[in-house]
Amino acid sequence: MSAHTRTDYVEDVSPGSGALPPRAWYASSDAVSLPLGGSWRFRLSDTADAQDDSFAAPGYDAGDWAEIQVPGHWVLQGHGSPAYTNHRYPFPVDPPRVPTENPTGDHLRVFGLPAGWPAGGDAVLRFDGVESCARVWLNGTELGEFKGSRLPHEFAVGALLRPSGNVLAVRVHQWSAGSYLEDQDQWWLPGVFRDVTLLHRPAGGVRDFFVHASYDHVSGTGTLRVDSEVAGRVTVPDLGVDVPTGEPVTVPVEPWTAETPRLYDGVLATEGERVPLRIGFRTVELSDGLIKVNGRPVLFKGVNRHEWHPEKGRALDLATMREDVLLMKRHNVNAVRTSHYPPHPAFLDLCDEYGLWVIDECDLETHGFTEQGWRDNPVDDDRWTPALLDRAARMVERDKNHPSVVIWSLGNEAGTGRGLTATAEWIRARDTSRLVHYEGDHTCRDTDVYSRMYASHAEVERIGRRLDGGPLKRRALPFILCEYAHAMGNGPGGLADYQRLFEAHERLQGGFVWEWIDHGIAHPELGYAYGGDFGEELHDGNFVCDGLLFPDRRPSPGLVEYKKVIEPVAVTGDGTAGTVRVTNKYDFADLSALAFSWTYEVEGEPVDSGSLPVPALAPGESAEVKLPAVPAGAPAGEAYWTVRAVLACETAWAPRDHVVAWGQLPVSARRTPYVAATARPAPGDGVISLGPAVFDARTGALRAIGAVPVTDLRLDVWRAPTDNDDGAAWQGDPRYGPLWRRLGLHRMRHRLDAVEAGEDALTVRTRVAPAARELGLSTVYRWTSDGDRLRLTVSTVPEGDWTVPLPRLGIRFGLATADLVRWYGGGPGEAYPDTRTAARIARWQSTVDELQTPYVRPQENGARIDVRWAELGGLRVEGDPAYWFTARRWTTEQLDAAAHRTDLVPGSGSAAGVWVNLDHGQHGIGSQSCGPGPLPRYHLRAEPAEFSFVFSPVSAPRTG
Ligand code: IPT
Repeated sequence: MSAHTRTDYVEDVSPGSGALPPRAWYASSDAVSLPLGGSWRFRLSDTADAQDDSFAAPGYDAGDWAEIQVPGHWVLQGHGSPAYTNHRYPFPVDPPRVPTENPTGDHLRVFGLPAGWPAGGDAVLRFDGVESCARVWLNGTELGEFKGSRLPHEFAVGALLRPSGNVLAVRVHQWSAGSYLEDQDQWWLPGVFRDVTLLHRPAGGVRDFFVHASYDHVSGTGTLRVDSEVAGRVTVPDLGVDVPTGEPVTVPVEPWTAETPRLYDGVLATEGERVPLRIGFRTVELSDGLIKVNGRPVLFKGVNRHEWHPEKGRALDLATMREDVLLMKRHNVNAVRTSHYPPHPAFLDLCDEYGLWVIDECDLETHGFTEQGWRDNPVDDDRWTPALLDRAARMVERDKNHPSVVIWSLGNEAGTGRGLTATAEWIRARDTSRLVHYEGDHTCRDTDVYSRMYASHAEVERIGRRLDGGPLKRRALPFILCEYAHAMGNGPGGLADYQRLFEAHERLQGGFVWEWIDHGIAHPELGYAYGGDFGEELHDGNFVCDGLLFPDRRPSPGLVEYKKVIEPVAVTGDGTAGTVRVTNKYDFADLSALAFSWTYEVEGEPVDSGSLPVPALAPGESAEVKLPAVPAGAPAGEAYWTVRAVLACETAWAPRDHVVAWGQLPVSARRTPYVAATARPAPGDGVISLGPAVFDARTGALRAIGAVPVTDLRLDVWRAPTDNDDGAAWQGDPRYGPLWRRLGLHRMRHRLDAVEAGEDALTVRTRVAPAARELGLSTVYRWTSDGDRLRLTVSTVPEGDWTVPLPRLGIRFGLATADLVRWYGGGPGEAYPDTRTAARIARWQSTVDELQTPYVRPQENGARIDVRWAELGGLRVEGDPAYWFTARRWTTEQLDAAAHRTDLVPGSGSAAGVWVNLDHGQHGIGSQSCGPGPLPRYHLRAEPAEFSFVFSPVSAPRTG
């Protein structure tokens, strides 16, 4: 080996050289293999050519190098830093050239062959994923180099192996020509981030094979044919199948669907190897303008999944992948788009096993070219076509044997061009058993599905009604939203409204929420870091935290809402009718796996419960099911029937009794609280007493209710803008967060006009308005009491030209301290006008700390909806009407100013320990951080309003 350094391949548009042709991936066979993960020697250089090749030679002493974990990203292991951009390339755009500053990681691993490693045969070295470009040597011999970060590459190495002291050297460059094709919205994370494995290849072993397993729903039979590069036999004991490869066999089978993921274990045996098969019979087709599986249209209730772990980045272990699948299944998700690259191959095994429809997406995105009007887009430049075809082939060949994969996606946000057409043609020629997807070309010239992202409800409805026109080809295609409901921060709002459209129009075959998990990076000082936290000169902030899961995989309220919105059983009706309507919304399964129960609740407390016999309705069927008689002796009060559908037996993905769906049927309405105004305001020494309350005589400010001191009770219209309030910069107005701030709603002044102690009321008149504006809210607080309880009625009338909705409308006040909170109303989680489907009316208990939703970038959160009464800190507050309840250990201003959760310090810099907001209204949430804002019906218009609260002292709630 010479001391020279070759770097020409780094900026070469070709996919690489030396690797074997792609083939089907399988996890295990009876051939031996050696995982090469673990601790490797590592050296980082700041340019591609800083070091010569001598490190790859046997005998090289790397004793003073650092150590690194493989699989892993070096920037998450103390070498260099991660960087986040959405679509802008973090380097000058001059394809295929990359910067001279090109972090380059040399990786070294010495290994021996385990005892029993067969003497004969060949061996293959497999890399499942390396970002972005690697050059590989074994025992000093160069094997080749490759690009295509999330795709497998194999090298034949048999002739080079020795029993011990094998030296595997891998040079990885952060930037390469391939980086131009990998401009996905995510962290840039170089490294050997997926498994490296040495596979023994026995003589006569299996090479590539293609399992064709279709299902004929008319005859109930499956046809199996396994094409194999190396001939052999295929056996499926449960089906009595034993046929040569290449020969079709038709037998009665149970089909595979995401709802009923029936897999048959089989074996592909060649002369030298036995590979286990997991066969799912299913047929995907486009028919009558619809995506059908096994003859029936499907409705995707999907998510976009990036691979993410807050410490490991995209180096996921099997347990994390399984956790994702279990969380999806438990939240009624039935589909995944592997945005925007093929996932670790084991993830697809899990999708086969547990049942999820998969859109498998190619590792291709050239989004940054949008900045220059797509000029020089590699996707429309023939020089890059071989690289595009290589990527498509590596995905399709690797993943073609998964029944869960029903659609291939050409990539994401890559504009349009001949290269895409070429890959679509290649895929269609190779695999006729699946459909082709690509969102970036709205003419649909290369695709089987009309796909869009972030379209508004109105547009989706037009498409559903086939009023959208467009190119002829497109008009005949089914529609999906491959991305919608941007789950950044608090939200997404409007899910239920989309779902109603999907269910109403057959052309609309569902959507995939953007996205599954926040890509926050665990950080010692910041909690979770996002763009900019590593000093990037160019970054897109917390746009990388837009998932339904928090970085630690705790479900956000958005996921809880989504679960409710997409539940596969609808439970509806009027609680006084004596029946409940149950509808099976599955596409394939009947309801036999579910058990139904009822509970009769009065004032949020269960009075009686029992099981509800529901027939095993077929998909799409409904039934009116008789409810029992109202339990004898049930107390008077607001009553509900709550009906639940739970798993009748344990499944692979959840225990028995796991709640799949529920509904509440109101029986009788709530009685609103009444307080007779019998007490008289009594002036004292600088104070006015009224019933249990004491006020400041000069300002009319409430000081205490009973023994509970109250600070700063006043009208409040401000909330710490959510990511969706702020909207994305490119969205244009109206983006309400910035508008509210421009108006000064975050710094309202309260002018005292009058304090009037009357016969039966204390009336405080004010005007609430921001500096520099003529608009304001004339606000009157009217206090009355019956001696024990205190009633506040707030009347507010907007003055001036209010064209903007209000963030919120209610009161806020401080309490010295509060911990436990009990309430009767919506819960258990937060809810806003357009994110309220999952709020169930019941009695709930929590603590002030647990009421907080830990959005990575702090913002408005934690409101409980429809609260009839709440108790905290020695006070009980009843609402007339029911209200939104929020309590936190910091002010809204502090919440607004915080950039990370660690900026929120309880009680710092404010007079009270706990701040409480009682809201009459909240503005909707929407999805404007990347999509449409809240629908007009969820706007909180500035209008005259009147609302009341009844306060009374109570002993602080205790647990139990
Ligand atoms: C869309 C991207 O496909 C996705 O990767 C992500 O960036 C998402 O937006 C926002 O989080 S593209 C956008 C221009 C709609």
